[in-house]
Amino acid sequence: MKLAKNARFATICLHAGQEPDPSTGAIITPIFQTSTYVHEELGKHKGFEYARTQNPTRSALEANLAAIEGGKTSFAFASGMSAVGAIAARLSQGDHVIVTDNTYGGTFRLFDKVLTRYGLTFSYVDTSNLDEVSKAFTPATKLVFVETPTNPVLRLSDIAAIADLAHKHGAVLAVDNTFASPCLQRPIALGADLVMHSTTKYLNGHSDSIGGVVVAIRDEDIEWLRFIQNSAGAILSPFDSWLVLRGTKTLPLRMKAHTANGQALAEFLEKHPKVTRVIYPGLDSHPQRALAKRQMPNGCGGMLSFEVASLEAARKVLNRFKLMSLAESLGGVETLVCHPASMTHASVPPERRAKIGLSDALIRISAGIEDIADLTEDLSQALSGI
Ligand code: P1T
Repeated sequence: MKLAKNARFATICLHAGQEPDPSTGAIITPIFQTSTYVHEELGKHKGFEYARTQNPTRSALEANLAAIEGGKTSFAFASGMSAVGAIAARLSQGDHVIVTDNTYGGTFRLFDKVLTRYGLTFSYVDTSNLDEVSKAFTPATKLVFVETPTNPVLRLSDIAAIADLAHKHGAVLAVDNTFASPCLQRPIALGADLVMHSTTKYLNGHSDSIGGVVVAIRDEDIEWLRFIQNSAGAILSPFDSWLVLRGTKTLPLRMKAHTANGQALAEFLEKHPKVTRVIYPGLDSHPQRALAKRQMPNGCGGMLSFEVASLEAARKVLNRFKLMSLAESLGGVETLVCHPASMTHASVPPERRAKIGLSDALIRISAGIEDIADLTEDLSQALSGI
C-alpha cells in the first residue's frame, strides 16, 4: 500500500507509516515485544540490532506521526517530559532559551529546577506579545520554546511571526502542539523547526498510555535526536507505540467531537451567572480570537478554563461533578476537570501563577466526546452548588 502524494489528512492519520506485516499480512502493525534481534551471521542482520535503538512498532508510529505533523522524521519517547528533555539536550552550557511564560507546570519544573543546574538560562516571556519575544533574544539564544494554546490559560502565540524572529537570531523554534493537536494547528507549515507532543493526550486519546514525540525537519536536528534517543534511552515501549498508532487512526473524528463539545461548553459557561470568566480561543471574548481564526482555522479543540468567585467556590464545583472526572491529564475521550493551581501547575510559584492569570478560582476542562447534553447537565448541577 502506497499513500498518494496528495493523500488528505484523515487518510494520512489512518495509513501513514503502516504496511501489512510482511510475514503474515496482518493489517495492524504487530507489537514487536522483543529486546534484541538475531543476526544471521557476524556483520549481517535485517537492520535491527537492539530494541532501544530500533523497534518496528515504534518505527511505524514515528513514520505515522512525522507524516501527520508534516515533518520529515519523528522520535517517540517514554513521556511528553522526556520529549521536552530531548529537545533541551540539543543545547550546551551557556545557551539561552526563550520560553512561553505559561507552559505546562512540568516543563517549567524541568527547565527551572533541573536544566539551570547544567548552565542553561531561561527567559520566561509572554510569547503572545511579539515585542517581548523580540526583546528577549541575547547572543546566546539558541532555542525558542513556545506552547500554544497554553496550559491552562489558553493564550495563543503567533507561530509564523515567532519562527521569523527565531530564525533571524539564529535560533530554533520548537512548538509544544499538545493542546491543539495536528488536526487544528500545523506548526511546521507555519515555520517551526521542531514540534513536540505529549502523546498521552489527543494523539493517543484514550487515557491509557504515557508518551511523547518530537517531530523534526532539519537534518542536523534529526541526526542529534536519533543520537539522544538512543544514548539517553527514554524510548516509547512497543505496546505504547501500538496504542498511540491505534489512537491516531481516529484522531480527526475525535478532534471534531472534542472541538464541538469544547465550543459548546465555553458558550454555555459564558452565559452562566455563577461564572466570572471563560477562556476559550473559539469565543469572541478571547483576546486573540483573530489569531485563533488564522492559526487554528478548523476550530479550537476541547480545552477550556473558567473562573468562579473564589477558591472555596471552585472547590465546591469540583467536588460536585458526577459525569466529569476530577483528574490531571487531558485529551482523552472522557471529560476531565482539574484545578490547575493545586494540581497540574502546583510546581509553578504562586507569584508566577498570578502573573499569567492562573488564579486559585480557575477550573480547567478537557472536553471529552460524550453527548453534549449530558455534559451541560453535569456542569449545571455542579455550578448550582455555589
Ligand atoms: O505527562 P507527559 O506525557 O510527560 O507530558 C507533559 C506535558 C507536556 N506538554 C503539555 C502541554 C502538557 O499538558 C503535558 C502534560 N500535561 C498534563 C499532565 C496536564 O494535566 O496538564
